[in-house]
Amino acid sequence: MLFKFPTASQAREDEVTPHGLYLSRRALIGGGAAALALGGTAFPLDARAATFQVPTTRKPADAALDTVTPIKSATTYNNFYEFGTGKADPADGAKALRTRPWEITIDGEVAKPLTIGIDDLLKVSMEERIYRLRCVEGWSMVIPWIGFPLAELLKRVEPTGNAKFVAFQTLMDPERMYGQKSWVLEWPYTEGLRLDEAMHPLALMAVGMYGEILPNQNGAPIRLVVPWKYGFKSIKSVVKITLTKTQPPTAWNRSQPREYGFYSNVNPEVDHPRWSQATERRVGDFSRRKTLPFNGYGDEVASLYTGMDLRVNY
Ligand SMILES: Nc1nc2c(c(=O)[nH]1)N[C@H]1C(S)=C(S)[C@@H](COP(=O)(O)O)O[C@H]1N2
Ligand SMILES: [Mo]
Repeated sequence: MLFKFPTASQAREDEVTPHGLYLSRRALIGGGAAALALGGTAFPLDARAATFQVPTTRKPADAALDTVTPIKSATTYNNFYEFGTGKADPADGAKALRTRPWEITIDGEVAKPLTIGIDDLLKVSMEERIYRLRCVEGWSMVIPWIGFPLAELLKRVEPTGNAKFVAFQTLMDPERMYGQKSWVLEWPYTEGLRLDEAMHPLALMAVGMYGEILPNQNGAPIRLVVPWKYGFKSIKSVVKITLTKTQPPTAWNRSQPREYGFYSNVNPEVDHPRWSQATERRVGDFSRRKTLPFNGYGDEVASLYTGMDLRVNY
């Protein structure tokens, strides 16, 4: 079986399986064992055939606790300040975002800098990853992303020995991204990771969700997803990735350095200066639940921070 969540007693299969994936899984099953053995398959280049055919390679962090958030919530309750600061703004405003033509440039401390069109990038093997997303504001979701490890992209450009950090940049387009005309943040939105964090197999470049092409409001055509960090690290609509010697500036850290650190690992023990981070509300739930260190991915990522004081490096 490709995946199992939540348990059969909780709901019918077609109720708990995101519909795009349900369709693609039927297609895989129809294709028999040969299709299953393929690993990832290419993204459909025709955007109208918007269903990915991928095996599920990563289950929710805890199948008993992590029911996938309804697609409706994940696509109508968003943070994407380029399209306004209200949760419902991006679903409407991001309709204006043009995702073709779209190129990503990867440069800086690399032996083979690369500029690649999104449709060529979409030919790489894709995986589905069902990840928790914990926003620094105290809410969370469980989202089935489709994408590939950021490490695959970075290996392709061959980081030099000087590369220690990775800087990311969102598209700058104030005409369509009208939020960029106001001074909420320094535009374009920027984010960064240490190189070893960026190379970690959990760090994903997502091009789809719920078995389908990424909706504009979720960061089309390609965005970063770092599940053990607060959501703002998962930068949307990326056009540039630069490997650097020194720690790059990041949009939220520039705007409120005391509130948003460079690392921003999910940490229930380090409160935001204006609220506690000990608990969170899963969107759709009534009550709050405990927030887990590293958002529940500590077994996999805690070793990246051995010897670091995570209260200082928040
Ligand atoms: N370019 C850009 N990326 C962004 C943001 C943003 O405002 N602009 N918001 C961040 C925040 S605060 C969160 S919680 C997540 C939300 O992702 P989602 O809307 O797909 O759930 O995107 C992050 N990436
Ligand atoms: Mo967030």
